[in-house]
Amino acid sequence: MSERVWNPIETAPVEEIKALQLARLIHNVYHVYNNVPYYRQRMDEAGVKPQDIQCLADLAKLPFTYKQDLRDTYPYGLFATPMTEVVELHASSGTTGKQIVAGYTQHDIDIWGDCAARAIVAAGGSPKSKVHVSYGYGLFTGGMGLHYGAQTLGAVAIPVSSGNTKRQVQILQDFESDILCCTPSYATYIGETLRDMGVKPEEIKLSAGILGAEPWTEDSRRNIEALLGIKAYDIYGLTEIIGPGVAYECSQQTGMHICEDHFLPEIIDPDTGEVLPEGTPGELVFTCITKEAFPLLRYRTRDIATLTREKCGCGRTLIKMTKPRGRTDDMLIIRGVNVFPSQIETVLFQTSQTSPHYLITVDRVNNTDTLEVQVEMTDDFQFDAVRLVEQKQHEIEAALQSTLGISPKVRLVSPKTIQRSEGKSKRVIDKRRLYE
Ligand code: DLL
Repeated sequence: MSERVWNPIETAPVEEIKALQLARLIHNVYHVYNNVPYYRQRMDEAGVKPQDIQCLADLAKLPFTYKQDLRDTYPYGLFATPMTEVVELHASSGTTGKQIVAGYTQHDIDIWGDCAARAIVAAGGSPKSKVHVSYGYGLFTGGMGLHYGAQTLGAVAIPVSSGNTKRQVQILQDFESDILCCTPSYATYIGETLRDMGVKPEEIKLSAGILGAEPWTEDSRRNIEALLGIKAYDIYGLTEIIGPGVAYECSQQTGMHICEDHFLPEIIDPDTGEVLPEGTPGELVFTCITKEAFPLLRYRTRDIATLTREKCGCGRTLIKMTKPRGRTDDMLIIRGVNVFPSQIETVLFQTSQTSPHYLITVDRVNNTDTLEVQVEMTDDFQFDAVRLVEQKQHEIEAALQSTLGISPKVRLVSPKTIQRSEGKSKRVIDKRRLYE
């Protein structure tokens, strides 16, 4: 028996989904080829024309798109519509500090709202729901994505954004929200604040959480469920594709259904680029088949996951992906914020009396991510002048905070104390064990 779904495509026969995918893929490959000179050049170089795409397997003929392509064409070089048709921009951090920028037409926003509405309905939401959105609003896609989802569904969107946690609890109590949307780490923090304030889970109306933007474990899920008295659902997405709602979890809590009527997934071998069969873990690649403004073809997400078409107990037929099991690059996700070690290095290079030797330690203390950066100072730095040490620490903390968007703890260490590497340098110690 099927549970309630938002869009009938979620339970359509697989053959119907595939037919729709093919028609949309063909259409969008022409759209991209005709409107994005960068893609036309790449496809010409690869010797593939839009008319060569005749079946879904022909997707493999198209060249991949990498994050580097987005940086090379920053900010608007991969847009496929004139700016006059773009109604919204979002962005996320890149390795060099340069953001990657995604644009949306009104039609793209409508697709986004529809995908996010599917996630809310899968979490038990309905037009009667009050959806408390504590993802950040701004260039990050978390806030607006779930906001559009709630409104598309005809539910109430409560745009609380993140921060001021006691106030979040007050709003949960007063506004009687039934669905909470935020990162799993923030859900934990809200749950602990609730407990510290002496509010019992039964005293709030929450029934579900739609939590994502960062890796989290099953243990963390059970902890959040107990703290808030809810069922916690995973949601996946990335700025480059649409934001939250690329995939979402159903009642079975065994992986996320991909909105494959909009985003074609493939799993590839990250080293050879070869397409891998269903059930094999590899790098997740997406092709946008309905988006107008920023329709990426075969985008390499760097996320490691597995796809499965096994029948799902919820009745949905959309293909499922496992929780991402790691990344093929060095991107860290700390409190939901994407951080590249190279961003930290850039800040240190701009700070006097620091050496290029540093060690990043990420941990999870009381369910909140912590970031510590040990920085090795140069010989001329006076460690015996306490005021100078504190000043320098604060200077680096402020510079890192402004570059990364999260606040780290900086510890200055004496010259030559950070271990030198004889091979690949290990600059990150991640104690969180998120992918095990
Ligand atoms: O994190 C979009 C989002 C917002 C998803 C709110 C879910 C909820 P970015 O900031 O571009 O976009 O980061 C994308 O975050 O490639 C994954 O590595 C990671 N990620 C996102 N969702 C999950 C998840 C948003 N559920 C990157 N589990 C992706 C594990 C996730 N990792």
